[in-house]
Amino acid sequence: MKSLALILAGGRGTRLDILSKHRAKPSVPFAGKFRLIDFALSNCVNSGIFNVGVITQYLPLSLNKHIGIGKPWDLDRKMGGATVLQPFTGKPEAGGWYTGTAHAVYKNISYIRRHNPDQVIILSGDHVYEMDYSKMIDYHRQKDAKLTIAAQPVDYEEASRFGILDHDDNMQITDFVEKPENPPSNLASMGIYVFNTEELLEALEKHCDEENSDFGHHVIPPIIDKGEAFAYEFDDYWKDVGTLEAYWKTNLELTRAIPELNLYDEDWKLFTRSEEKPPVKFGNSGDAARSLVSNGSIINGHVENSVISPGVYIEEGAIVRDSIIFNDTVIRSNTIVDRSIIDKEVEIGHNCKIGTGDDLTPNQEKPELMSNGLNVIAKRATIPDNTTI
Ligand code: ADQ
Ligand code: ADP
Repeated sequence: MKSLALILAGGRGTRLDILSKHRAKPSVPFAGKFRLIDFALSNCVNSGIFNVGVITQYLPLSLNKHIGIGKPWDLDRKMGGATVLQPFTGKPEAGGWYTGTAHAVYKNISYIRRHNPDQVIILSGDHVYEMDYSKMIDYHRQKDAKLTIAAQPVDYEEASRFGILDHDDNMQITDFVEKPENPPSNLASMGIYVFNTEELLEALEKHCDEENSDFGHHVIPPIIDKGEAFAYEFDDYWKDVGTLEAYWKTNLELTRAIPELNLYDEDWKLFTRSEEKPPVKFGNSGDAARSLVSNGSIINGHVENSVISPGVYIEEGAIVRDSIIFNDTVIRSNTIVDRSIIDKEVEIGHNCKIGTGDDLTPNQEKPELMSNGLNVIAKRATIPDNTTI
């Protein structure tokens, strides 16, 4: 049985603000040395799926560079492997762009046909989770389904940003509504679909065009109405880090003694492309507690409850707390960075206060209080000495 994975990696991810201003959301760094798309790519190879198409559109440059020919994931193969499907080059107003998730797949039908798989698994490039897709595909076949949708309960307050579904005792989906204002339940579609290829192609031909372009709104409901779709409940860790707060929290949770997501699992490795960098170096007065610190960093200040990406330089007397610092950022002496996300190659001068300033009380117990307290600094910004933000 042959499976083809398609990773949707073209959306804008506007709620991640300036982190996704110059890169597609799946390309946003995560946990220091990874990018979000590493989860979907690694899940594919760990599940034995070696035919993977990555559908790009919005700002694909860093994604292209990251994936390359797929070597870090063992996807650089003569037959199959990873293919970054390039977006249409036309301008949006010229109608050349994908207008939605289903339209993006529709426009790549010839790629699907060329592979001639038995089933196609459609994934998002921006979810944080470890999942064995082969189990879901086995389930799909056992159920003799045309479409299987992975599902998981979410918090009620969040339910309206997901597709919400209901099923009968046999797990056949009886109701589905995309992003309802008043969610009837909290069982959410994870946006992970296994389709029989024939059914997918037929549904796209029938129900998808430039206006009707979305899986959740246009393509999935008619299949559910025919009684051919099943739900696959997945009860392990899964996060759609759609907002800055969710992104910040999901990263910092990894600093716990035993986080829910285990990046150290030898049986389910998370692969990435990374540069060769020297080991982390701590100076005389440098230390880090409850933190992830990546290669090539030099820490001469104090780091606490933070995620530090490769090549970060923190000078003496600086304090970094409850923060995520991206690659090659420099934090000069006696500067305090608190509850912040600092993008790549930022230079923060001496004696600055970024974040809550003098109030250094850790706020882990009440994360809801930080909704206005998170600072984000854009890539390559320079913050002059003595700045308070
Ligand atoms: P959303 O995640 O809100 O909901 P959407 O924004 O359409 O759906 O994006 C899904 C994936 O497709 C993302 O990875 C995005 O980057 C990508 N994408 C979006 N537009 C694209 C385009 N034009 N070209 C290429 N890629 C594109 C979906 C489902 C919900 C479900 C949630 C779960 O619609 O039903 O509950 O996922 O997170
Ligand atoms: P990211 O910040 O997502 O890690 P990369 O460093 O991977 O981005 O850069 C992606 C590509 O875009 C690279 O080829 C890089 O040279 C190019 N690039 C990034 N920023 C700029 C810029 N400001 N001007 C020109 N090219 C850039």
